[in-house]
Amino acid sequence: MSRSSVTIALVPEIKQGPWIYWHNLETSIQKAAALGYDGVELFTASADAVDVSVLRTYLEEYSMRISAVGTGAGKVIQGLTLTDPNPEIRQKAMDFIADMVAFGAQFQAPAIIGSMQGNAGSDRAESLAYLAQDLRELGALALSLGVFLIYEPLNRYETNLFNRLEDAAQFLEDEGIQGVGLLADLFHMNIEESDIAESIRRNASWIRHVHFADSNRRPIGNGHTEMNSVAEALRDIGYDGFVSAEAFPWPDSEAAATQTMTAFNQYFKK
Ligand code: LER
Ligand code: MN
Repeated sequence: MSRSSVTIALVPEIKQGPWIYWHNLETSIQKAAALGYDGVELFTASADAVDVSVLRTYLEEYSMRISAVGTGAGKVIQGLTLTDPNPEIRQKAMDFIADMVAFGAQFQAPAIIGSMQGNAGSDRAESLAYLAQDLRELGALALSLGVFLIYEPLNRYETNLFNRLEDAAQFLEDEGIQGVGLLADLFHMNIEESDIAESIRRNASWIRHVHFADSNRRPIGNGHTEMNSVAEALRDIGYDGFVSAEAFPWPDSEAAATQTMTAFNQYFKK
């Protein structure tokens, strides 16, 4: 059975985005635990932004897990991506993500590559070669630390690399890349997939994390995604990873966290 998770945004400079809880690590973990979440997904400025021993204390105190760690701050704050034309920037992006992989691995949590993938330039083949090389290296690092790396297909307004699960899976397979799984973000999939449930079934073996948000990126139940068939697909493939609320804190964090847990119980506690 899948496990529930909720996001916590901890990057001081970032004040808006699809994260449920904001700014305070302990209070957010405490609130998530009180609502019955199994884990929290962290969005931090860097791998050393959170004190590992302090985090460990909170997780033990509230019996919580880290579901995943996001790497997007490397792009949003520092302008780094894996496909930048400048080799120095690409190297910094690699180092940033490698540190995040190591940070997350201490909690058995995978790091997610979302916006850090960047965009293909005019020479798409060259950009894909950079991406393949980097995913190969970071996937091997993740495996050596006992975790997977998670690659996230994003919608077309955020990347032109891979927008659908199937295209990303084909790329990873063609390149023979090990240690990298896919993230099924239901918001991006609502924009890009012709049938979300069908895509989940076809790419079942690749899915290692799920971002749980409705069609408008509000918490599930506030948009028009047909969740019954999506949840049925996840149940049918035996998905037992985290279903993590990466959604806007709409109408506010507390209501969004509560609504997401109600939806999680409705669709996955069967
Ligand atoms: C990250 O998980 C994601 O979904 C992106 O849209 C963030 O920009
Ligand atoms: Mn996402």
